[in-house]
Amino acid sequence: MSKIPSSQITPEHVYFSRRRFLQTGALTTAALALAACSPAAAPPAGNGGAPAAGSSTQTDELGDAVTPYETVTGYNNYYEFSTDKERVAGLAVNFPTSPWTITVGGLVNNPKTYGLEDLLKKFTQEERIYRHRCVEGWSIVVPWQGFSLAALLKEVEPTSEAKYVRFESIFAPDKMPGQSDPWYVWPYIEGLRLDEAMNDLALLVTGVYGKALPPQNGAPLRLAVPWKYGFKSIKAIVRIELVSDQPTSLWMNAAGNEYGFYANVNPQVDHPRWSQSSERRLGEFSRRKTLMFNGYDTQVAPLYEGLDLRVNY
Ligand SMILES: Nc1nc2c(c(=O)[nH]1)N[C@H]1C(S)=C(S)[C@@H](COP(=O)(O)O)O[C@H]1N2
Ligand SMILES: [Mo]
Repeated sequence: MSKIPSSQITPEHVYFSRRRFLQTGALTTAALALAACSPAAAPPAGNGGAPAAGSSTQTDELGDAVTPYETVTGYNNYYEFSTDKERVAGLAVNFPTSPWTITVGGLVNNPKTYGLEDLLKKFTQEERIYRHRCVEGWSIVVPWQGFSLAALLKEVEPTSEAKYVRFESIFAPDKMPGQSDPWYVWPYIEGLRLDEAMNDLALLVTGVYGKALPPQNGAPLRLAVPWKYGFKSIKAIVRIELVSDQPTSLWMNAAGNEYGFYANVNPQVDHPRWSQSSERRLGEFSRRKTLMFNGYDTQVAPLYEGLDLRVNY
């Protein structure tokens, strides 16, 4: 698998102790790729052909190939399980994702509790091929299945006081070893402004590559907001709440000077510890330029007119 020095999102005490190892790993992968005379677009080792629905012939609207299934399901950020991306899938393999209940409430006229099967029945499931850009500087292209967040929000009818949507992941420290890490305030929390949440791109994800969503990717329900850094795409959602004040996310809590509320992909605004101007598409050899709003500017730029994106990072 790809060994990328991408643990930058970890707190510095962990990050610095792992850095030397990761640099060595990156060199090893590069050396192996050269030895095998791999073309630039060769996937990381161990990708023995993705299933048909996520076949490598699929591309995003920019013509970029979908990332192999094995990469997307084998290299994960999911701190509830581990900060080691290559260990998440193994640790999450027995995580129970059924039965699963999602409550939607707060400042709404019509609060509701859904079983996951209700959401699958009630809302039209569609496939969306989205780029996913992690704040650490790596990216993937993923064929998600899911349904529009806006459709769910319309169903519960936000009141006029509702200005933000707050998302909460499951808290299950007996099943999620990472939740014993006292460095973070659990459960994982994320948020969107209500108009961002109503944007057509915002997807509640229930599947990937035409298959059920694996636990390591946030089963049974996760968010995909592809114009924002990956940490906004919260996994294992159990509660969605309409609120009047801007929610404080887990990452704002942990390091608010590094991770803001908006977290829009922006090559012009660097992270305090590294540049955001380029990224490495997993499976590719050299870096590529990061696109404003991750290439979704025509759909989302109007949301941010008049907002200083350097201040509101
Ligand atoms: N609950 C929860 N959601 C999460 C995370 C997490 O640690 N916990 N990591 C985020 C980050 S940093 C990224 S890049 C994506 C990774 O999604 P993937 O593993 O499906 O690629 O999930 C996001 N959602
Ligand atoms: Mo991320």
